[in-house]
Amino acid sequence: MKFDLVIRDGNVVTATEEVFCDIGIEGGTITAIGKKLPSGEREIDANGDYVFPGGIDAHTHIEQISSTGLMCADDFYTGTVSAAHGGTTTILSFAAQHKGDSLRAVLVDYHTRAKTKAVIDYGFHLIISDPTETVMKDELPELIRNGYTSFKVYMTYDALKLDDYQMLDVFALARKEGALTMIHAENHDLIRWLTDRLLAAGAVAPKFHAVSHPRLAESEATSRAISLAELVDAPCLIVHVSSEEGMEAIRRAQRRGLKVFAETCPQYLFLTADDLDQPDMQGAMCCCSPPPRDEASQEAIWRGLSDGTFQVLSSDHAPYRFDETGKLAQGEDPPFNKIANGVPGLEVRMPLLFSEGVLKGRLDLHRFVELTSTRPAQLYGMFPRKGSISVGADADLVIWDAHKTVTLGWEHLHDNVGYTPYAGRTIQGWPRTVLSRGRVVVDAGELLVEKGSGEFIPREKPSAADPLGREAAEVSLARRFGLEDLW
Ligand code: DUC
Ligand code: ZN
Ligand code: ZN
Repeated sequence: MKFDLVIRDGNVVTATEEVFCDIGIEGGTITAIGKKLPSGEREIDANGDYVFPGGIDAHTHIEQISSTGLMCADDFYTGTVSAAHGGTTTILSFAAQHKGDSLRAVLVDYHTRAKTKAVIDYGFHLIISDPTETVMKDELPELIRNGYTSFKVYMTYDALKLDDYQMLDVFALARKEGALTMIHAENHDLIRWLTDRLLAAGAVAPKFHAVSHPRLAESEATSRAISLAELVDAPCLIVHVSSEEGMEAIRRAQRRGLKVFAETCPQYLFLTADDLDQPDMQGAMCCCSPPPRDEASQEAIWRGLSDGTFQVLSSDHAPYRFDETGKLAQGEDPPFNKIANGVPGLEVRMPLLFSEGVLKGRLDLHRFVELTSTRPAQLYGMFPRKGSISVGADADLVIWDAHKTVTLGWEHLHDNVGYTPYAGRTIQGWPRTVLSRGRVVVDAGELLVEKGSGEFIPREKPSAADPLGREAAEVSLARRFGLEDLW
């Protein structure tokens, strides 16, 4: 028996182990792990470099139409090429329902977009913005059973937000069907009220975006979302947490044993609200929601990454160019509330976390792997096929050059955005060779696979979405009163 490929002499790091060994691959799958494996048709000498499970970026917006009708700058080709160059081998992107849309039709669209373009594997979270009876009773239950086992809901944005009643409906359905609900937690009316006052005072520059989205908007909505989920005993995951206040609401729930999971993103570790204060509208490039905060918040988020409050580090790559197709679609000098929200970051997600997290002693290597690959795979129903280096897993691997230094600049990246908010920052560590299902996707900065060679990954129901069996006391009371099936 000969392996198709052997990765030789790697310092193989998973979420729990670090072993110097070889990895044997057949038909895109890892079939052996050990020292001195027999030779393969092809061999790659890792030469003592780290070998990590391929990164999983569980929060990306690719070829997505926003709620204001704007198309993202990255399609499934540029988005996945960029992801692969940064060590990511699977992305989860959003299939966004807008009001009136059928979820099934939305998925057909997004599959058509991805199928002929993606170079790495991908899956979809649904965005539920219109939970009609058809959606809730017919479409969503079937789609969850067909492998779309997570969806995002918004508590803000005019065209996307659900009210608390609708959120309860969604949580109850997620509980029943075993899906995980992701929540964009910001208080809509608080933001709207502040925005109206800022605009009336003539405070329209991009920097006022950060004023209009205070931490209280995040912490209040986070607590409220958790309360709604707790009532019906539904696990939930709060996405893109930006502040210590938001994090505290999550920690309180986690300490009480609730199944509340959390994600943060590079923009909350490396940017502050001051980055929105730049001449010539350039602060628009860093406008995202929630907005970046301050240095104390960055440190708090780092602590949350190391102490386990966060399970997932995603990019929330939301690519809008600094021109009339993106950030400036509503004019050359739009007020802050008319600037498309989002920052790019899927290619730099792992390198930034490695350099500033691992090499600066804030995170150990296992936590790095957990946050960038293993926990997202587990939480979103892809483990152990993805997110692990084990026999039977897909051979999605990154050989990591821990010594390479890179000064970030968009010219060296592969997305279609035209800028990076991290330009000028020098970091250490970059992927050397990236494999997806045993195929060398990127080697020494060169793309080696065909457009459309990525595959859709249907997902299992994650056990993280299993309810605890701890509904609110009043729900148990109702059951005692004979109402067994309240929803
Ligand atoms: N906020 C979101 O909710 N989605 C995309 C980007 C952003 O800033
Ligand atoms: Zn969001
Ligand atoms: Zn997002």
